Amino acid sequence: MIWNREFESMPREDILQMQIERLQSTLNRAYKNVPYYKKLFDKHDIIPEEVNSFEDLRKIPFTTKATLRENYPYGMFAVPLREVVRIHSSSGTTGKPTVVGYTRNDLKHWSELMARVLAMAGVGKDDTVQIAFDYGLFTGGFGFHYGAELIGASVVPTSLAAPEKQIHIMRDYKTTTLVCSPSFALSIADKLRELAINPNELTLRVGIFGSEPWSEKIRAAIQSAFYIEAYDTYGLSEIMGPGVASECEKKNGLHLFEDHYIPEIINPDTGEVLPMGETGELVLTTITKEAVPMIRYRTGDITSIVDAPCACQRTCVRLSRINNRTDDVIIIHGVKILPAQIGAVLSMVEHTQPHYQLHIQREGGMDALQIHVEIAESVNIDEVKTLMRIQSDIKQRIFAELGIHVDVKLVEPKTLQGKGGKIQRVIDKRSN
Ligand code: DLL
Repeated sequence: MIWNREFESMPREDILQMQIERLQSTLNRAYKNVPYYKKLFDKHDIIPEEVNSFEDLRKIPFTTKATLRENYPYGMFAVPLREVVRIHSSSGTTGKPTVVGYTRNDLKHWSELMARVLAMAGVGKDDTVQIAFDYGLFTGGFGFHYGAELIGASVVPTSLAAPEKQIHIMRDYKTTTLVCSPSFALSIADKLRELAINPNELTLRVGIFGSEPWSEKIRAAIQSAFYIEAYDTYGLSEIMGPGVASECEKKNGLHLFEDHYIPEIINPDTGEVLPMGETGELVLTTITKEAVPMIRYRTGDITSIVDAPCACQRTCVRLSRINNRTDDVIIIHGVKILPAQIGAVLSMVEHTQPHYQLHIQREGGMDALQIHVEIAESVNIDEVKTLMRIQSDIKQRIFAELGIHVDVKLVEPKTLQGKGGKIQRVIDKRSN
């Protein structure tokens, strides 16, 4: 099912022409309204009207997460707040979260893109769509919500209700479509088995999953647990939220909505733009966003792009599955954190050394993070009360700062260093 045939199946030369036209107006608006971009363009002699090709675009320096942080909260906005009708922020809190805003037009585009995502998975107005992404500052819940309403589906906004509740609702309300992170889908699948509910008792037929890396193995596990077709969907708050790229029924790459974004793949070390088909870091430029236009934003996600025609008749390019990042962001149940953020929290805790190691595994379908922390030499390892106090202090602080529940294991000094005194910071035992 193609939601917007005109734009999704446009001849490639028309897409490319439209991208350049929309790019120019985006650059113009950014230059006039965002002091950061004005300074940047002036410094590099970029004149928006003279950017007439993709080669010209390549002369503009990248925008990074650091740029956004430096301009926190509203410095990258290209419209006054009075024109902003919604604000979200990134789920990870690297010191300062990234704040993103939407004008009324941006929300209209977002809903349209989410309608395309749902239609690509064969979801239509006769479906009942259960949205089990967080509704809040995270873009997942609200993003899907408005798209599902636009296609006329019946929307059940369960947000992050516990797996058992999700199951009761999907059974009683006759949900046909489940939307959530793949790891949450696995937790729901585990509960289904625990409750000995036969998937045939449910009316589910489709699932759309994203916001974290997953694999064909996880796809197979989800499909066989619920008897559904599972689709991959990709996006990031800085660019839009969900609604950047998504799988069609061919499940052969994620179609990127090129009437709204220009993609490039670069070598993450040199910044050089790579030819079609090569693997590197995805860089995106928004070409319709009004509130917060992003020019050459480095996503940190490693993928490749192909422009070969797809049997579904959509003409926009496809991204390969996203499994790696250029930074060491770890994603625990959809929440993005950098190991250094954990380090920063630990440095506030008394009686610990600045040595820690993160152990991630999947327990009963749920991502679980255990932090091994070296205690200070001065602490008596046999003093159970002190150890328990340190442990609970760490857990509470991490929850307060990063919003995740962790397990903490205290270890003796100098036990985490491996050969050469180096600590392997992350040990990820989740098999993708
Ligand atoms: O995760 C937006 C989203 C919501 C996408 C719901 C899909 C569904 P952020 O919290 O800003 O936004 O995180 C964006 O998550 O740069 C990727 O590293 C990762 N990511 C998102 N989707 C996928 C996916 C949302 N399908 C970051 N596969 C991105 C792999 C994904 N990684």
